[in-house]
Amino acid sequence: MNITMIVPTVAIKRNPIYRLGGRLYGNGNAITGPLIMGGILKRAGHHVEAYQELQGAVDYKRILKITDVVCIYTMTCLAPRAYELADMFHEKGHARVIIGGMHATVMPEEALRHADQVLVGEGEDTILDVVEGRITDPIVQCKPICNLDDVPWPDYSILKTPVKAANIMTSRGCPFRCSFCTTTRMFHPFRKRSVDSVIAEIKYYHKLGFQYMNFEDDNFTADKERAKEICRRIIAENLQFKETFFFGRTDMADDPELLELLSQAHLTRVLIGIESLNQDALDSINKHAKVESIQRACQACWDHGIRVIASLVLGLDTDGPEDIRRSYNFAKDVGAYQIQPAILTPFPKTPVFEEFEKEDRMITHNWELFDMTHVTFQPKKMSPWKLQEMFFEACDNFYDFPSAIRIWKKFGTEYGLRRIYLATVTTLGVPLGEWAADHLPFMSYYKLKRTPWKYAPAGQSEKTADIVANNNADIVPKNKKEGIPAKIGKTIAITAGAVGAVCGVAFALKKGFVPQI
Ligand code: B12
Ligand code: SF4
Repeated sequence: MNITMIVPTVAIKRNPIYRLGGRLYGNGNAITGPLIMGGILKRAGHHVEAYQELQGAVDYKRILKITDVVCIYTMTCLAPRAYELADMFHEKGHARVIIGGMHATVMPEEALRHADQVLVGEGEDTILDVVEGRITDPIVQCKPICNLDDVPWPDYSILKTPVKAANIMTSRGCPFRCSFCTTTRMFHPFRKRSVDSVIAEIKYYHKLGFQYMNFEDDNFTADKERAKEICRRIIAENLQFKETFFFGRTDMADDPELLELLSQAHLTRVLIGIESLNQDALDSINKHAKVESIQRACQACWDHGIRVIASLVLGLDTDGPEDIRRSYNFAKDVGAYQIQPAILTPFPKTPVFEEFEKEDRMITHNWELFDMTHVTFQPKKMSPWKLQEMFFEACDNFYDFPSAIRIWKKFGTEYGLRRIYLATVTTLGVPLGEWAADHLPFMSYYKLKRTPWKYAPAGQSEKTADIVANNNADIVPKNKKEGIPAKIGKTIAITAGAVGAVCGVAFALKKGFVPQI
């Protein structure tokens, strides 16, 4: 059979300009589930092709003609596109449609409206029987894999869209249970692979010629001794990549030996979930972290030459605009290399979602907006639009030119240049986003700006978020008070410089001057 695996993406990210920007931002990598399952199907004798819409255009004319079974992956924000593709295959092709992944796992009935079969959970043990017709239930409940060492490695030979970095999962799940987290609910219980099996997979990626690798475990340092052992083996067997990314936690800083090994094994880019600097906020999401440990962790990473991506959750009930400002300023002060301001997103079936539904706080169920960059609920301490603005503000203020120079001095020209690119993009993007909110009725921002705020001070509940924000002028920072004409003027003024900077970085990348991250 001809089988096509698709990881969809939203319309804006299928745009070639967006893809180019993405390449300048970092290395394209692949989600591993579809590549693992595609490999299983290929070894069973089927012809398999896998596509990630995020990384390259897909020739659907051809694919529609040849495909007998299409397997479509879903995250929540990708579900509408997944359904659109499923409907297209039903209407214009002859393929059987199977849908799986994070979103289909929590919303199988919804996915089944567009698919012939839906797989709930981890699909490795089931996919072949489903594709070959031995399992015919419309909704198939898959059992979690017991021994992760038995799972075959992702098969990159089936991937037809570009990829620069190999992804490796050395564990599934996480021992913690933050209330907004979806992965711990999808991958449960927490399971680990043996160090030998991890090292063997790393060797395989070296053989394939990858220069970059990411540990995509939800929490690579959850078991510190195991993380150390993996690093020791990487160092001893000379298996370092140019750079390896991983997800860590602040408690890494309590172990200097671990930090030293991470640095020597070239695990020099880490995403740390700082979430908030408000201890009440950390406690409210069961983060099991102390504010002081966040500070220590960032300093320790800086000292060991490990670049931190500071992940912040914006919009927790305990946090107002000032708390968010404190968090992003903190990230800048401790020298974080990047910021990932994630707007609190109540993914379906998480405790946060159930709670907000009960309290009638959800303002949209358009899944496309559930990507952690759009406000989808009524925050308590600010209007929905104010929270969206805080997202823009965090990006704009964090990626400024002085901090890019500091990064340049510490981590060298390559990363300094990349930060200048990010500063340019955010300086341009923020006024554009705000302009869209004022002028483009078809944009989600436009609608959001006019969404009344349920928690507005007494007497204002019928007014729009704009009016509330204006009445709360004291919480609007000075640089945000400029009018729309000034913002447009600023945008035009910096465009010329921006185009020059982007072209400069693109040129440097092409010449191999800037390493891919
Ligand atoms: C690697 C990764 C990425 C990579 C690659 C993804 C890509 N190319 O599209 C990058 C960095 C590009 C990325 C981007 C994004 N990501 Co991401 N990503 C991950 C991460 C860390 C690992 C994925 C992975 O490899 N998992 C391990 C494998 C084993 O699991 P799996 O792929 O899900 O596959 C299993 C099952 O899902 C199932 N299955 C999978 N596919 C299919 C298909 C069929 C047909 C069937 C039957 C079964 C099935 O069986 C598989 C094997 O067990 C996950 C976290 C996680 N732990 O999953 C977040 C995660 C999936 N990402 C997330 C998000 C929000 C995003 C972004 C929207 C972020 C943003 N604002 O831009 C974007 C969207 C990208 C896009 N395509 O448009 C969220 C999704 C939350 C949700 N419930 O929707 C996650 C869960 C992280 C989180 N914060 O909680 N991501
Ligand atoms: S620490 Fe990270 S992966 Fe673990 S439960 Fe919390 S958010 Fe999820």
